[in-house]
Amino acid sequence: MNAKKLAGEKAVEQVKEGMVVGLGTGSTAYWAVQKLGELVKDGLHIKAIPTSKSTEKLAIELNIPLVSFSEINEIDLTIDGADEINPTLDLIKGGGGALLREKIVAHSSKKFVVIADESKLVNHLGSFPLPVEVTPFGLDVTKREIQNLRCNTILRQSDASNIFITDNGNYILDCYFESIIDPSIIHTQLNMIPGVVENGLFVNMAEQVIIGYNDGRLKVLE
Ligand code: ABF
Repeated sequence: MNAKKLAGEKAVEQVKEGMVVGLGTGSTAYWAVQKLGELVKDGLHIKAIPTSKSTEKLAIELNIPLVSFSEINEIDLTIDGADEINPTLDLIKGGGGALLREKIVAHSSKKFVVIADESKLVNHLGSFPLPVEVTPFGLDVTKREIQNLRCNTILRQSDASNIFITDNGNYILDCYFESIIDPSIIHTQLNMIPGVVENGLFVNMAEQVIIGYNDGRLKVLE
Protein backbone atom coordinates (compact mmCIF):
# COMPACT_ATOMS: atom_id res chain seq x y z
CA MET A 1 0.00 0.00 0.00
CA ASN A 2 1.29 3.48 -0.84
CA ALA A 3 1.07 5.53 2.37
CA LYS A 4 1.20 8.89 0.59
CA LYS A 5 -1.46 7.85 -1.92
CA LEU A 6 -3.68 6.60 0.91
CA ALA A 7 -3.42 9.91 2.79
CA GLY A 8 -3.91 12.00 -0.34
CA GLU A 9 -7.02 10.17 -1.47
CA LYS A 10 -8.51 10.19 2.04
CA ALA A 11 -8.20 13.98 2.17
CA VAL A 12 -9.99 14.32 -1.17
CA GLU A 13 -13.10 12.71 0.37
CA GLN A 14 -13.68 16.13 1.96
CA VAL A 15 -13.97 17.84 -1.43
CA LYS A 16 -17.61 18.60 -2.28
CA GLU A 17 -19.39 19.82 -5.44
CA GLY A 18 -18.73 23.46 -6.18
CA MET A 19 -15.77 23.84 -3.79
CA VAL A 20 -12.73 26.02 -4.38
CA VAL A 21 -9.73 23.80 -3.60
CA GLY A 22 -6.11 24.72 -2.91
CA LEU A 23 -3.81 22.18 -4.57
CA GLY A 24 -0.59 21.38 -2.73
CA THR A 25 2.88 20.61 -4.03
CA GLY A 26 5.06 17.55 -3.60
CA SER A 27 4.86 13.79 -3.95
CA THR A 28 2.05 13.37 -1.40
CA ALA A 29 -0.11 16.19 -2.73
CA TYR A 30 0.46 14.64 -6.16
CA TRP A 31 -1.91 11.80 -5.20
CA ALA A 32 -4.60 14.18 -4.01
CA VAL A 33 -4.42 16.10 -7.29
CA GLN A 34 -4.53 12.86 -9.28
CA LYS A 35 -7.66 11.74 -7.38
CA LEU A 36 -9.28 15.13 -7.95
CA GLY A 37 -8.53 14.76 -11.65
CA GLU A 38 -10.40 11.45 -11.69
CA LEU A 39 -13.39 12.98 -9.90
CA VAL A 40 -13.47 15.95 -12.27
CA LYS A 41 -13.42 13.51 -15.17
CA ASP A 42 -16.43 11.77 -13.55
CA GLY A 43 -18.34 15.03 -13.33
CA LEU A 44 -17.28 16.76 -10.08
CA HIS A 45 -17.40 20.55 -10.46
CA ILE A 46 -14.64 22.32 -8.54
CA LYS A 47 -12.33 25.28 -9.02
CA ALA A 48 -8.69 25.02 -7.98
CA ILE A 49 -5.78 27.25 -7.07
CA PRO A 50 -2.36 25.58 -7.43
CA THR A 51 0.48 26.28 -4.97
CA SER A 52 3.23 26.02 -7.56
CA LYS A 53 3.90 26.05 -11.30
CA SER A 54 4.54 22.31 -11.17
CA THR A 55 1.13 21.69 -9.57
CA GLU A 56 -0.47 24.07 -12.05
CA LYS A 57 0.99 22.02 -14.90
CA LEU A 58 -0.32 18.78 -13.38
CA ALA A 59 -3.79 20.29 -12.83
CA ILE A 60 -3.95 21.47 -16.45
CA GLU A 61 -2.98 17.99 -17.67
CA LEU A 62 -5.85 16.59 -15.56
CA ASN A 63 -8.33 19.21 -16.82
CA ILE A 64 -8.96 20.51 -13.31
CA PRO A 65 -10.45 24.02 -13.72
CA LEU A 66 -8.13 26.69 -12.33
CA VAL A 67 -9.07 30.10 -10.94
CA SER A 68 -7.18 33.11 -9.66
CA PHE A 69 -7.66 34.82 -6.31
CA SER A 70 -9.39 37.73 -8.06
CA GLU A 71 -12.18 35.36 -9.17
CA ILE A 72 -13.02 33.90 -5.75
CA ASN A 73 -13.82 35.11 -2.23
CA GLU A 74 -11.98 32.37 -0.35
CA ILE A 75 -10.72 28.82 -0.66
CA ASP A 76 -12.92 26.14 0.91
CA LEU A 77 -10.25 23.49 1.42
CA THR A 78 -6.51 23.23 0.83
CA ILE A 79 -4.77 19.85 0.75
CA ASP A 80 -0.98 19.91 0.97
CA GLY A 81 2.03 17.98 2.19
CA ALA A 82 4.68 18.84 4.74
CA ASP A 83 8.28 18.06 5.58
CA GLU A 84 7.83 17.87 9.34
CA ILE A 85 4.77 17.80 11.63
CA ASN A 86 5.09 18.32 15.41
CA PRO A 87 2.59 17.20 18.07
CA THR A 88 0.75 20.55 17.97
CA LEU A 89 0.46 20.27 14.16
CA ASP A 90 2.95 23.04 13.46
CA LEU A 91 4.79 22.33 10.24
CA ILE A 92 7.98 22.77 8.34
CA LYS A 93 7.17 23.11 4.66
CA GLY A 94 9.08 24.24 1.61
CA GLY A 95 11.31 21.29 0.86
CA GLY A 96 9.98 21.65 -2.67
CA GLY A 97 10.63 25.40 -2.73
CA ALA A 98 6.94 26.36 -2.92
CA LEU A 99 6.45 27.60 0.65
CA LEU A 100 5.42 31.18 -0.21
CA ARG A 101 2.49 30.26 -2.45
CA GLU A 102 1.65 27.33 -0.18
CA LYS A 103 1.39 29.62 2.83
CA ILE A 104 -0.69 32.22 0.96
CA VAL A 105 -3.10 29.51 -0.23
CA ALA A 106 -3.28 27.76 3.15
CA HIS A 107 -3.81 31.07 4.96
CA SER A 108 -6.67 31.92 2.57
CA SER A 109 -8.45 28.61 3.20
CA LYS A 110 -11.38 27.86 5.44
CA LYS A 111 -9.80 24.48 6.12
CA PHE A 112 -6.17 23.42 5.66
CA VAL A 113 -5.60 19.66 5.60
CA VAL A 114 -2.07 18.26 5.65
CA ILE A 115 -1.30 14.83 4.21
CA ALA A 116 1.81 12.78 4.89
CA ASP A 117 3.31 9.43 5.70
CA GLU A 118 4.48 8.69 9.24
CA SER A 119 8.07 9.74 8.47
CA LYS A 120 6.98 13.38 8.75
CA LEU A 121 5.87 13.11 12.39
CA VAL A 122 8.49 14.57 14.80
CA ASN A 123 8.62 15.59 18.45
CA HIS A 124 10.34 18.87 17.64
CA LEU A 125 10.67 20.67 14.32
CA GLY A 126 14.13 21.36 12.99
CA SER A 127 15.82 18.13 11.96
CA PHE A 128 14.68 19.06 8.48
CA PRO A 129 16.40 22.32 7.44
CA LEU A 130 13.94 25.22 7.52
CA PRO A 131 13.45 26.70 4.02
CA VAL A 132 13.38 30.51 4.01
CA GLU A 133 12.52 32.43 0.83
CA VAL A 134 14.72 35.51 0.48
CA THR A 135 15.23 38.21 -2.14
CA PRO A 136 18.36 37.99 -4.26
CA PHE A 137 18.97 41.64 -3.47
CA GLY A 138 20.83 41.95 -0.19
CA LEU A 139 21.34 38.20 0.12
CA ASP A 140 24.56 38.43 2.11
CA VAL A 141 23.08 40.86 4.63
CA THR A 142 19.92 38.76 4.97
CA LYS A 143 21.99 35.60 5.38
CA ARG A 144 24.04 37.16 8.19
CA GLU A 145 20.91 38.36 10.02
CA ILE A 146 19.34 34.89 9.77
CA GLN A 147 22.54 33.27 11.04
CA ASN A 148 22.33 35.58 14.08
CA LEU A 149 19.30 33.49 15.06
CA ARG A 150 21.77 30.70 15.72
CA CYS A 151 21.47 28.59 12.60
CA ASN A 152 23.68 27.66 9.69
CA THR A 153 22.34 28.53 6.24
CA ILE A 154 22.91 27.05 2.82
CA LEU A 155 21.82 28.74 -0.42
CA ARG A 156 19.75 26.14 -2.27
CA GLN A 157 21.14 25.06 -5.63
CA SER A 158 19.05 23.62 -8.45
CA ASP A 159 22.20 21.85 -9.65
CA ALA A 160 25.97 22.09 -9.25
CA SER A 161 26.26 25.43 -10.99
CA ASN A 162 22.83 27.03 -10.68
CA ILE A 163 21.08 28.69 -7.77
CA PHE A 164 17.51 27.45 -7.19
CA ILE A 165 15.00 30.15 -8.22
CA THR A 166 11.49 29.97 -6.75
CA ASP A 167 8.31 30.45 -8.80
CA ASN A 168 8.42 34.02 -7.50
CA GLY A 169 11.97 34.78 -8.67
CA ASN A 170 13.55 34.52 -5.22
CA TYR A 171 16.19 32.37 -3.55
CA ILE A 172 15.84 29.76 -0.78
CA LEU A 173 18.15 29.63 2.22
CA ASP A 174 17.92 26.25 3.96
CA CYS A 175 18.41 27.01 7.64
CA TYR A 176 19.81 24.37 10.00
CA PHE A 177 18.38 25.06 13.48
CA GLU A 178 18.66 21.40 14.61
CA SER A 179 15.75 21.83 17.02
CA ILE A 180 12.96 24.44 16.98
CA ILE A 181 11.24 24.36 20.36
CA ASP A 182 9.04 27.44 19.85
CA PRO A 183 8.23 27.78 16.14
CA SER A 184 6.17 30.95 16.63
CA ILE A 185 9.19 32.85 18.00
CA ILE A 186 11.49 31.77 15.16
CA HIS A 187 8.73 32.49 12.64
CA THR A 188 8.34 36.07 13.90
CA GLN A 189 12.08 36.72 14.19
CA LEU A 190 12.68 35.52 10.62
CA ASN A 191 9.87 37.53 9.06
CA MET A 192 11.09 40.72 10.74
CA ILE A 193 14.27 40.54 8.64
CA PRO A 194 13.75 42.85 5.60
CA GLY A 195 15.18 40.47 2.95
CA VAL A 196 13.07 37.54 4.14
CA VAL A 197 9.98 37.07 1.97
CA GLU A 198 8.52 34.13 3.92
CA ASN A 199 9.64 31.10 5.91
CA GLY A 200 8.57 27.47 5.97
CA LEU A 201 7.18 27.45 9.51
CA PHE A 202 3.40 26.97 9.31
CA VAL A 203 2.40 27.76 12.89
CA ASN A 204 -1.15 27.03 14.08
CA MET A 205 -2.35 26.73 10.48
CA ALA A 206 -3.11 23.05 9.92
CA GLU A 207 -6.63 22.16 11.05
CA GLN A 208 -6.21 18.46 10.33
CA VAL A 209 -3.38 16.07 9.52
CA ILE A 210 -4.00 12.76 7.74
CA ILE A 211 -1.23 10.21 8.10
CA GLY A 212 -1.09 7.20 5.79
CA TYR A 213 0.73 3.96 6.59
CA ASN A 214 2.07 1.32 4.22
CA ASP A 215 -0.02 -1.35 5.97
CA GLY A 216 -3.21 0.44 4.91
CA ARG A 217 -3.89 2.25 8.18
CA LEU A 218 -4.86 5.91 8.38
CA LYS A 219 -4.54 8.27 11.34
CA VAL A 220 -6.32 11.62 11.55
CA LEU A 221 -4.84 14.24 13.90
CA GLU A 222 -6.74 17.42 14.81
C1 ABF B 1 5.11 20.44 -0.13
O1 ABF B 1 5.11 19.12 0.28
C2 ABF B 1 6.26 21.12 0.54
O2 ABF B 1 5.91 22.14 1.38
C3 ABF B 1 6.91 20.01 1.27
O3 ABF B 1 8.26 20.20 1.15
C4 ABF B 1 6.44 18.81 0.52
C5 ABF B 1 6.57 17.52 1.21
O4 ABF B 1 7.11 16.68 0.31
P1 ABF B 1 6.49 15.29 -0.05
O5 ABF B 1 5.00 15.38 0.04
O6 ABF B 1 6.98 15.06 -1.43
O7 ABF B 1 7.05 14.33 0.97
O8 ABF B 1 3.95 20.98 0.19
